[in-house]
Amino acid sequence: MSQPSKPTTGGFDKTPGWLDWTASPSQPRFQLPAGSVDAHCHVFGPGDQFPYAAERKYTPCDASKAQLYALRDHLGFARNIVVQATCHGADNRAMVDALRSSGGRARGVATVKRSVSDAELQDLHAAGVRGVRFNFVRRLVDFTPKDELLEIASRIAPLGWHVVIYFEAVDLPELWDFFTALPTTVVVDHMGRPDVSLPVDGPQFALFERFMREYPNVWSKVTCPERLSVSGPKALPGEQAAGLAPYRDVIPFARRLVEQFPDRVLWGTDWPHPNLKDHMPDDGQLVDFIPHIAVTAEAQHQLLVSNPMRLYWPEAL
Ligand code: 0GY
Repeated sequence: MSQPSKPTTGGFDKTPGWLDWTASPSQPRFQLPAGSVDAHCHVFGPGDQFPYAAERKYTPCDASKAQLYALRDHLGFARNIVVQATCHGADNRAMVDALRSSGGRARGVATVKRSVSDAELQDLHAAGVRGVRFNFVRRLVDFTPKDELLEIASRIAPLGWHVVIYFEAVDLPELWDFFTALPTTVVVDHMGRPDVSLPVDGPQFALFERFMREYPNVWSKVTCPERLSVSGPKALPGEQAAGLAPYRDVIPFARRLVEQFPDRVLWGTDWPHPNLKDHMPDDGQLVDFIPHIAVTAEAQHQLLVSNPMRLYWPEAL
């Protein structure tokens, strides 16, 4: 495989302290099931071709479609779901260009405004977009009013699209009524970002489990151990031999969701890993995390193949 080449910036100044994605990820030991989907990843620019949005809260290094697809092949994925990143605002051109260049092997999640026309929505659909993302993480976006989001949700519902929501666990109580009013399938990014230093049986994660239990239209990405972990990427001395994984503090949370909701979980790399402060993960090591959270071949197949195919390529089933 051709390794992804080194990141560029397209003439933009990166956010100070920005960590670039790993240019030479390891070969995972875990062999992905045939047809696996990386259901959460992004493209950034390149900035000289697809400039970053004026309203962005960070300026990344470039992460092109060619680099994303080289990573896909290196890790052994068959398909990608390219999620619009906030650094591109509601300008979906880089994401759409990636979909159109994928030979039908990528679908996408867009960011749109209330002003989007029906013709634009149809064009996005033709390119392979199957969802919109609503973001409630304050460091990433200025919030869009909820009435505007509900209007967007009602317009994309007839297309068979879903809504992806991104929020922090502490904000779930306040957002509950809005989320539970959404008329579509709802996909939560990164398990609703639990504080994994709290007990998995504690009230914070119990509320998230209740959200999924009571609302069968809610799915979750069991993604981003590298973002949620306090214990970090290294197994402590002696732990690796005992079979304990990097990011081990995230395992009980992700495994709990995979076991309780096996037909409503998705997995993705989150490449190119925006806004990480402490370390940049090795994407091969992230793939090796999967068997710690989906421990049977059946659970792995649901997580990596049948669930994402049902959501993004239903016509192929
Ligand atoms: C992620 C997480 C983050 C960023 C974005 O679109 C984005 O900018 O999603 C984050 O900083 O937590 O899913 O990539």
